[in-house]
Amino acid sequence: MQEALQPNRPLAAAGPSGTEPQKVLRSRVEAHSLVSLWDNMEDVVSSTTEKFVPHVWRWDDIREVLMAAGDIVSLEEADRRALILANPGVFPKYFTTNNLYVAYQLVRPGETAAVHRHTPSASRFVLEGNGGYTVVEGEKCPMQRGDLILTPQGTWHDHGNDGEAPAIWVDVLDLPIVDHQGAIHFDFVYGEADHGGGEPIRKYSQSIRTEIGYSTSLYGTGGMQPAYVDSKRGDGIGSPQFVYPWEATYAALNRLRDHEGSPFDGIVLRYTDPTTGGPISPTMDFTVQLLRAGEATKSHRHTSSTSYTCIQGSGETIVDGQVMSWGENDTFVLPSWCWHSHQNHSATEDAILYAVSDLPISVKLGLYREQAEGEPDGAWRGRPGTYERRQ
Ligand code: 1HN
Repeated sequence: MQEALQPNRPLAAAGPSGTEPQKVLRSRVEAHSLVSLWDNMEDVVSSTTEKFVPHVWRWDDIREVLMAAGDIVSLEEADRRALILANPGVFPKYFTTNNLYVAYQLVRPGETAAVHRHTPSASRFVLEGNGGYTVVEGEKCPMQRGDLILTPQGTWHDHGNDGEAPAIWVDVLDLPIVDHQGAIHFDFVYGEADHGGGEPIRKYSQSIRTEIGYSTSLYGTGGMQPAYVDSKRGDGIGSPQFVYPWEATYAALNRLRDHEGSPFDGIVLRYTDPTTGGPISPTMDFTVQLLRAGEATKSHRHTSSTSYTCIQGSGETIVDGQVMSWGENDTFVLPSWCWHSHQNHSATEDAILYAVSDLPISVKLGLYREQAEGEPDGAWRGRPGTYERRQ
């Protein structure tokens, strides 16, 4: 009779039993900053990213501390006034998932935050305020609730608030992967020649060089792009469209609400780089999803980690059997490869989630795998319908 296949682990998982000569050998090995693979096979092939845990950060808690910081920490003292969502599994390391850094940032009325640029790519999703703005490569991008503003790798950016109310948004950056790559670089010295020309002088903020709405007028019409401009902005990495206004996002979700949608994510839309049709950043994928009243999705897992911010309504996400509930402006994270499904329990109200994941990293490296509820373990594979088909 044939032997049934055993669980998927190394054949010699337990390692050598530990004879006296083997113990002596181990100390000789370690004395030279060496580690024997035969004693540590299981550790070597298991994932250190497993330390990251699913977690919810509550809006009420964050807002209260952020507003207190507004009274205590000035933007002259702090380059940015932001609270990082530090994953409890790796605390005090300030990563939110293995590849994503997420923070909530406050700019009070009348304040400005100095210009800089850096190698990590950054994004802002606006939660509060009417007068907040970010200037990206000379384009002033007003920030209204639900707008997504990008500052791709190498783009100069500064913030301000012309309004009467605090401006608060969610920053998501690919800082951890840039850090792992030993490639974090910042540039704080920005210069511009004065109107008369001549030598550049150092500036705290950029002058405005385009009309408001420049990038959405150029790129915001699906299926069309300008044939008369160079779309390379900053380092030319990521989307040249710096603003994805909420009005367009919300209208698109509503247009599609009667479709069946994805069994795992409901009506889910990807923000795309208009010049490639792919994700708007080489490292991060941005989506927004509508879970209609009463909608409950199927469970799946995949090799990408995700940060979700609830923009409207409330619901629950079941993560590896545990219930995480979330409401408006809360952010929750799911580490890679954990089972998850979403539920909107309301009988009448929509729930909308804004999500950022590190999916493009997995796809580019050929590491993307996805498994749906009910599929056998051995069947995990790339799933058609992700953008990888088009690249
Ligand atoms: C950054 O540039 C901003 O410009 C916010 O608002 C948070 C965290 C780490 C590195 C750069 C911003 C940041 C950041």
